[in-house]
Amino acid sequence: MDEKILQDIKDALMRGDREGVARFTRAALDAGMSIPNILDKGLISGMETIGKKFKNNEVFIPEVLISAKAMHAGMALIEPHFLKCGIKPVGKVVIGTVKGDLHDIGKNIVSMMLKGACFEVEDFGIDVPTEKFIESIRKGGVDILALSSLLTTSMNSMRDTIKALKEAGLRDKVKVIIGGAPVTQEFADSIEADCYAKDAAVAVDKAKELLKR
Ligand code: B1M
Repeated sequence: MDEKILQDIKDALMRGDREGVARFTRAALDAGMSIPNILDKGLISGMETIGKKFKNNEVFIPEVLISAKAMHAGMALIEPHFLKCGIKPVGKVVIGTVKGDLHDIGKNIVSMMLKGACFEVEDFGIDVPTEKFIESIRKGGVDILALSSLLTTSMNSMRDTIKALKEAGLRDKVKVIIGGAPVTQEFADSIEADCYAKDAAVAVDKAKELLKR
């Protein structure tokens, strides 16, 4: 039964069927299925398959975009289940997809899970100019700057952001965590990020660790 609903979510996402994704995600929630299960084995799994098809030229940008919108419909239903904190935030995170990059699905999952772990999250969205990040750190009160990149080309914007923090004399004011499909620990070390997280769950664990440093 659970496997069937997860497969239904995945199939609807791959068809770009927004209403279907919403309907099956709701059914999964109503059936009491766990959020990580719905996310990993339904929504993310569907998006990964679309990614493979895109790479093999079996689907193209319009189909990917429609599936991404369907993914958002599912995530919108899941998000309220993460937001059950109701207590003082453990820390503040500013998050965004770096300049030159329009991918936001992974970043949104990281953002949602950080909120679920009781972080206050200010999400700057996609294609965020370096100056906007710098300005927010300059204002103060931000513990962690979280940068997402899905393109090998936009990874350089992460480097630029850390360089700009140093030039502005703000590098010691904030911890920087980076992630996204092309990002590696080696790259994080090379740009002197405080840490790298391979997925959203690890990002939450590492963000908690960073608060203690
Ligand atoms: Co694009 N795209 N895309 N795309 N797209 C990729 C990334 C690509 C790998 C596809 C491919 O060729 N196989 C490829 C990049 C190649 C490269 O750079 N090496 C690519 C390309 C080339 C492009 C365009 C250039 C295509 C074109 O125009 N010719 C273009 C670029 C536009 C731009 O950004 N300037 C483009 C456009 C698009 C769409 C707009 C159509 C759409 C994005 C819609 C949206 O995000 N709202 C899109 C999509 C959906 C994808 C794929 C298919 C799926 C990405 C995704 O959402 N994955 C992707 C192929 C793939 O990844 N297999 C592809 C699901 C998501 C849950 O995973 O984002 O990896 P992910 O997030 C994970 C982890 O990475 C991590 O946690 C998340 C969850 O656990 N994580 C973090 C992410 N951020 C983190 C931050 C952290 C920590 C962890 O700390 C701060």
